[in-house]
Amino acid sequence: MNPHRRNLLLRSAAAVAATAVRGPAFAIGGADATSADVHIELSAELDEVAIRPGAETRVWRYRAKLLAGAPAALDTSMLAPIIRVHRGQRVRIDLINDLPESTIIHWHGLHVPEDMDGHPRFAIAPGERYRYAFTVRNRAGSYWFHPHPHGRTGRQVYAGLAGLFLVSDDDEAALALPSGAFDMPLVIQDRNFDQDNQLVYPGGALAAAPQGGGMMGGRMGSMMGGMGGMGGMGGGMASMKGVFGDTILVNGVPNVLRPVERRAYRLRLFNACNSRTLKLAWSDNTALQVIASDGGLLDAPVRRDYVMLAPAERVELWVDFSRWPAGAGPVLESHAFDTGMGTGSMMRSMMGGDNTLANGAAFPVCQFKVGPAAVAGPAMPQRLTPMAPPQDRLAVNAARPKVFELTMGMMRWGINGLGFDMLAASELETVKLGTQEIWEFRNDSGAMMGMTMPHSMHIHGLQFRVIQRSVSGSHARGYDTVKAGLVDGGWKDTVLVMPGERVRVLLRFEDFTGLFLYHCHMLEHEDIGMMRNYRVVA
Ligand SMILES: [Cu+2]
Repeated sequence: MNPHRRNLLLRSAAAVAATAVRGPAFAIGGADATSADVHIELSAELDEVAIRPGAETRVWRYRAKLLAGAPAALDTSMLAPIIRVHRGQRVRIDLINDLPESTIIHWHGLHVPEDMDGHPRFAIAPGERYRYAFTVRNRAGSYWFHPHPHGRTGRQVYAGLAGLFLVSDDDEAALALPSGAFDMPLVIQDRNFDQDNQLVYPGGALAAAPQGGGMMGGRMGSMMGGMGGMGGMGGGMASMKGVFGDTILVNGVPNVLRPVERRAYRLRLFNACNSRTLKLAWSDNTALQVIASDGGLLDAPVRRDYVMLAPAERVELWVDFSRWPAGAGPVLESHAFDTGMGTGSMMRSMMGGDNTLANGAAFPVCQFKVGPAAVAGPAMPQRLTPMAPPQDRLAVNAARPKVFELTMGMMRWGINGLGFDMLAASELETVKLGTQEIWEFRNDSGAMMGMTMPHSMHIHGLQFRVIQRSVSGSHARGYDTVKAGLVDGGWKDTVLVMPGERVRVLLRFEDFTGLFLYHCHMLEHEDIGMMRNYRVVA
């Protein structure tokens, strides 16, 4: 079918008054419309949900509908839809934009062609559709999806747009890990609410129904204002530091008390906060058994007293709740750590003064309540999935890693002094298909303005390995508050880069040429331009 005709058909199928239909009709030429294993429609739309006692909260959310495939492929019991697929499956997902502004979806962590990756150049206007069609090539793991329009990602995620994309495969199945109700995703987010239970975000009300002058014409829940237009000191500060909420939500719910049976669970932890880094630990200092990172299962479980989780990172834990007595209530907490901002500086008071729960502060995340009787469950496997060590000597630039300085200038974050440019990739940012490269992220800047902070560097389109970390002496003490919680042994798509730290990662560019993003996943940093393209050439 020619692309023009297909688009006409898609448009006539849309209930909305689409002004155009976008999306890669070209990409499904080979995988014909009838051949997808899973077909899901995701409508990004306005809604109101009960989050706190009292008034409902206006949110933006993905409403998901399974159009084809096994019922287990879609779970809509949470605010965020959960898509469950098996490696090798062909998925088709239709995004319908029923928001009052442009949007696009990025499949975080998935290895997909450039036009399936949700680059902001593919953002669709209100009323439009985008069809995703790709084969799931990733290993089993806890991936997720969220909006990625340029300059609006922080706001859209904050409003509630996110979902999980959980991949299974045969290697994972052979391990017989806890499944069903014992395989528990926990999506951690922080939000600020006003007295009417509405979300507060710099620049004004988020989720008001379009009325009068559109969404910006709604109630002003502004704490600082100006961020939308990037004007004004307040908006600039919000963009510089990120947005931190004082209410912690787990799967969209505050103050969770989660009943569990006295047996083994697989907990999938997602840091879906806009900018907050977490330092996760059990309240009674029980060690964490980590079995997976961003890109799936580790070689073998590793033990940590706490685990650092930067924005967009994931870990999976093996938790045996039978270690606690019946009726006990272990609490998953985030512990205090040093963000490198220093204390008492004017910058710190300016940047921390507007919220009660600063980045690096301690708080409870989720309380569990252990059931009465021990229940038989599986024992933790000693080996998970075999993983070859990173072959960094095979990198084409093994002798001279590419350097990416995380920089700040003119109240904007950047990378090597550059902001985002929609279609540009420099020579440094051009890589050859089929090669491996070493990239080094350096978080040395910002000190001039007292603006040192952790960043969370995400690379689209692939999974990488962390091969080396070093930290400058002046930041060693702060680093001591996080270093025992890093989990670098597995596949990663996002990596915490602490103040004064240099992190080397090994990337392999496979299968797809094209233009992909890399950026800080503190979404306010990303939106202000701490994002660049890299281009894979044949
Ligand atoms: Cu950042």
